[in-house]
Amino acid sequence: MMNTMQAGAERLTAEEVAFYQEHGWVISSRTLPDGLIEETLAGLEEHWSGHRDRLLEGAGQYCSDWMPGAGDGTRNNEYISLQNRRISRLAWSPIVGAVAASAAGTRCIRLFDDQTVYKPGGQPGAVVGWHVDGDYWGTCTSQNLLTAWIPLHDCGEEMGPIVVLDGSHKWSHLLDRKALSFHSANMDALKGYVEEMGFPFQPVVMELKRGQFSLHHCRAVHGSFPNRSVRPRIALAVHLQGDDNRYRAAYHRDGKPVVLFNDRICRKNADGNPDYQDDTAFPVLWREEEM
Ligand SMILES: O=C(O)CCC(=O)C(=O)O
Ligand SMILES: [Fe+2]
Repeated sequence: MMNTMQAGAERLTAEEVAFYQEHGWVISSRTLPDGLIEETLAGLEEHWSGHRDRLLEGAGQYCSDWMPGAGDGTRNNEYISLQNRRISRLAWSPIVGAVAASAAGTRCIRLFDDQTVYKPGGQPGAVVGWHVDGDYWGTCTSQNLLTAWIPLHDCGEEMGPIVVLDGSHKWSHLLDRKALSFHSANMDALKGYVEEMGFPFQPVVMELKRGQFSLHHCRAVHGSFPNRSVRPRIALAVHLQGDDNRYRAAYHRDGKPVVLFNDRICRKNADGNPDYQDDTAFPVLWREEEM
């Protein structure tokens, strides 16, 4: 599926683009229709009741797929837009695509992967540890990927929205990777370490209204604190790539190859490598119209 629209129709202003490039994050001035948010909430309930519009072999085994009975704490469902049609309407929204394309400076934006992150209220351990999305994408040639973070309700500070370290996309590669992890519950240790390294520790809390979304650069350090409210905090994170991104072989410290779930679900190119431009695994959200 491809969405095209008038070039410029839903894009960021030049000032907003410059802001994104300087800070590594931006709050979109374009907002999302309420119907798409409603559909996503309904899609999530559908998914948790066992419904699948499309079966993704290996989901739950090779990527997170929280299901009822899996216990307390943060609920994480990855690659959910490929499994649920309702959720794909928001995750593959051309508004998100056009805004992301203008931030990243690309003529096309495709899905890379996505995830819902649900943090129950009143669970002090339910955090998302400081991390850099791009660290999980060692097989990508591009360092220009980005993430749209879309809360499915008004999300004030007390609900634990995403927090991005201002400007960190410029220096995160210099940090010791042991200081970072999506699954680490220790949110306090990083500050001293970042300051010792000589960088400013400036957390920016993305307090957003329903319909708003933020973008962050794939090298920006971010995480989220516990949800102190009594309601669940639910967000859809949509990880996005431009048309320039290609697969390259990458290896873990122990020498084992990095295999993303993406690599399992997409077609192979002529060299036998995962094809990150496969329309089925990586649908196009937005492409600039040819003149
Ligand atoms: O929803 C969260 O708290 C974290 C989301 C995240 O890590 C991301 O959007 O990349
Ligand atoms: Fe992230």
